[in-house]
Amino acid sequence: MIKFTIITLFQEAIEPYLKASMMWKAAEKGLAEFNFVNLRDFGLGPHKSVDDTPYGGGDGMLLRCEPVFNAIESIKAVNPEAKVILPTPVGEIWAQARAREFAADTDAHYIILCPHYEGYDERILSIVDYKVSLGKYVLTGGELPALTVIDSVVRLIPGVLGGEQSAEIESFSDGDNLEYPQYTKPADFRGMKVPDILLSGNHGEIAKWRAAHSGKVE
Ligand code: 6GU
Repeated sequence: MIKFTIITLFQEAIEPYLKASMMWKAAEKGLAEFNFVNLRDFGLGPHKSVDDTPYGGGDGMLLRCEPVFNAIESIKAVNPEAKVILPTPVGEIWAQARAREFAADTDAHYIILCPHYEGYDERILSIVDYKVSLGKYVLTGGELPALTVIDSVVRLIPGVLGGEQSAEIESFSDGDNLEYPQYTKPADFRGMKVPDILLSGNHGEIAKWRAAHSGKVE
């Protein structure tokens, strides 16, 4: 079973997604487990502060080292092998190859540290195993990237998607096969017709057509 521990100040922003659809089913089936750690519980002083102003000046607040190190160490005390993932716009672009690698390690434990505010103290990187970015734009925090990483990994765990080897054949499954165009009933919707070949019953020709109309990721 693959475990995810999400360190965040905004559990309520993440939790509904994990309680729905395939993520919920994966947890129900015991194939994945999702846990939360509230970074605030490791905050400093009476206000449980987790951030402070940057040395050298400048706008914004940065996540401090102490709450983050203490939160991660509390999780690693139980599982020293757990890997730490940090969502950051300057990370490695998240890709299917990495999702496959994560999903293949069936008893892995991934700690996802969701940054917030304007950034984090650089020394936090000393306890990070993977810096992950979703792409060339900036989000307010690590919650959406955390969900993206989790979803893309969990759907690849054998047994999560329906009976039909779905993850195998679906879009992005092996990193470079994009889905071919698909249609369901009706065969003619407002004059937009399903390609004849798909109605032909000729499975050899259908397979060829699909191969010819599949995209490539990279
Ligand atoms: Cl992982 N974090 C933030 N804050 N912004 C992003 C991102 C991550 N990936 C793309 N933009």
